[in-house]
Amino acid sequence: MVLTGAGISAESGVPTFRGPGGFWRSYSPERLATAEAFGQNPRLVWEWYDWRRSIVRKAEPNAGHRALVELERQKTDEFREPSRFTLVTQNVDGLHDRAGSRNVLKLHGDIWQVRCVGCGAEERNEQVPLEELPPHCSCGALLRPAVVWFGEPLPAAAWQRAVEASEQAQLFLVIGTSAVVYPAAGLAEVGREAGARLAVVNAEPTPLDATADWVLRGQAGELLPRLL
Ligand code: BJW
Ligand code: ZN
Repeated sequence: MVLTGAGISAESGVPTFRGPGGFWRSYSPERLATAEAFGQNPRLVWEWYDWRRSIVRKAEPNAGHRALVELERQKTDEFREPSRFTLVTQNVDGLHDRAGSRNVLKLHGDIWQVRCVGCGAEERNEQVPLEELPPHCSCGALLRPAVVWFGEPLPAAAWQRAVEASEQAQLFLVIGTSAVVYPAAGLAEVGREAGARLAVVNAEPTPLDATADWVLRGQAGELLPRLL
């Protein structure tokens, strides 16, 4: 079981949320990634996403993403069952898919999907930069990014599969996440309580370090190929 966060994409040039250089303009993610912020200033929130979409568009998967593709391949060969390896990401950038990972469970949505706040229609939108800020649906209502903001539930099916994989895991790798956002960070605790060994691969300390079996401090793009 592998849980990734923004840190795994940092070496691809995608900004993280917290820590040095993590804030966009002077806004913390807790102030931007909410339905309230969107309700008050949809243009500001869309400017943040438009900026991030332009970065993600140009970004390429890095050695960390590629090491997880290789790990999936090895574990699938070893057990002859794809379900024995699960990759769960909090990232919305799609870089795991682009690297070649097969079964990526996206807990916080996808930056290229948009959803109408009026009629609920969801569609793919890859326009960079967006022509209209904020963009509107053909029904006239506002479109929002189809991502999970604070106070919103995670996609039920992906969450259920992530919990099951955590409960069954022998080894739980947590990579490139500050592990402060729940319920995603809680998966590592679910895994540990069910008997998994826990390894944290992160540039900075995290709250999970205290209970981890291994803490590997450094860049994921360097450490993961070596770990493999
Ligand atoms: C490297 C590196 C390199 C850098 N190599 N490492 C109080 C206590 C507990 C929980 C709560 C609470 N009050 C409220 C809550 C709940 C809340 C929450 O967790 N809040 C806390 C912040 C306090 N959670 C929610 O609201 C969630 N929903 C929920 O609980 O719903 C309940 C519900 C049920 C039923 C009905 C209704 C509701 C939803 C959380 C959604 C989070 N959304 C965001 C935005 C997603 C869309 C987008 O991308 O725009 O998700 S916020 C942002 O944080 C994003 C990320 O996925 C998430 C996690 O961030 P991540 O990935 O960990 O990044 P960073 O920047 O924090 O860390 C990067 C790390 O990498 C750093 O440590 C670096 O050192 C490291 N690093 N380079 C290795 N090269
Ligand atoms: Zn609509």
